Amino acid sequence: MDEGKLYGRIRDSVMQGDAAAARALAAEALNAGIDPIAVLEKGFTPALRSVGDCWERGDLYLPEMILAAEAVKAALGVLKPRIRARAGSGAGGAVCVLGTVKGDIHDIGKNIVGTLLEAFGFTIVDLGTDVDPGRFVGAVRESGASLVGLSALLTSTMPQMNVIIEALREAGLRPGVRVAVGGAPLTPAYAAEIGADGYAEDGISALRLFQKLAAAVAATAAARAAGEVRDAL
Ligand code: B1M
Repeated sequence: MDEGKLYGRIRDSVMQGDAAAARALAAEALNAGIDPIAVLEKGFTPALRSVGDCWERGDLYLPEMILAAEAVKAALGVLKPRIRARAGSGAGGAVCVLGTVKGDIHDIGKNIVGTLLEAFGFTIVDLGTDVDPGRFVGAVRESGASLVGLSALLTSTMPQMNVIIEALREAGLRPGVRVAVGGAPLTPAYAAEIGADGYAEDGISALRLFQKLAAAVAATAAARAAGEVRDAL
C-alpha cells in the first residue's frame, strides 16, 4: 500500500467533509497494517490543519470546517479501539485531569491526547471543553490527580492556561501537581513563560511528556517516603 497516496485520499475526505469516506479510509489504513497513531498524525491531523488554512484564506466557510471536523471525529471512532488495543503501561495508574480551557471548544486534539494516555495506563478525568479554572482545581482535589493537561487552540484562550496554573498555585496544589500544555498556537517558550512543566506538539510527544512527568511525581513521592522513614528511625 502506498501510504503517501492513502494520506492524500484521507486529506480529500476531510477537505470534502465526507465522514463516511473518512471512516472507510481509517478502516482501510488499519487493514493495511498502518499504525493507528500514524494514521492520525500523518493523515487526519495535517488534513484538518489544511482545512483551517483554507478557512483562514476565505476559501471555505465555517459550516465546511464543522463538516471536516465531524469527518475526523468519525475516523477517530474507528481508530480509537485500535489505539486502546495497542495499550502499553508504565503510568502506574497516574491520574490526569484533562480539559480544553475556558472560551475554547476545540476538542479533537485533546481527545487524541486523552485516548493515548488512557491506552498507556493513565486514568483520565476529562472535563471536556470551555472549562472554568475553578473546575480544574475542584477536579484535582476530588480525584487526587498528580497531573493536569491543558489544551487551547485559540490565541485568545491561551492566557487561560496561566490563569489555571495560578488557580492551582493559590489552592496550594503547585508544584506538586504537574501541568502540561498543548495545542496548535502554543510554543515551548510560551509554556515556560507561564510556568507549565512541559509542552507537547502532538499526541506522541504528549504521551512521552506525561510519562516523564508521572515518573518525576513517583520519584518525588518515593524520596519523601524514604525521608519520612529516616526521620522516624
Ligand atoms: Co477553529 N480555529 N474555530 N474550529 N479550527 C482554528 C484553531 C484556527 C487556527 C483556524 C485558522 O484560522 N487557520 C483558528 C484560530 C486562530 C487563532 O486563534 N489564531 C480557529 C478559529 C478562529 C475558530 C473560531 C473562532 C471560528 C469562528 O467561529 N469564527 C471558532 C472558535 C470557537 C471556540 O472555540 N470558541 C472555531 C470553531 C471550530 C469548529 C467548531 C468548526 C472546529 C472544532 C471542532 C472540535 O474541535 N470539536 C474547528 C476546527 C476543526 C479548527 C481547525 C481547522 C482544526 C483543529 C483540529 O482539530 N486540529 C483549526 C486549524 C488549525 O489547528 N491549524 C482551527 C486537529 C487536531 C488533531 O490537532 O488540535 O492541534 P490539534 O491537537 C494536536 C496538537 O496540538 C497537540 O496534540 C494534538 C494531536 O496531535 N495537542 C496537545 C493538543 N492539545 C494538547 C494538549 C497537550 C499536549 C498536546 O497536553 C495537555
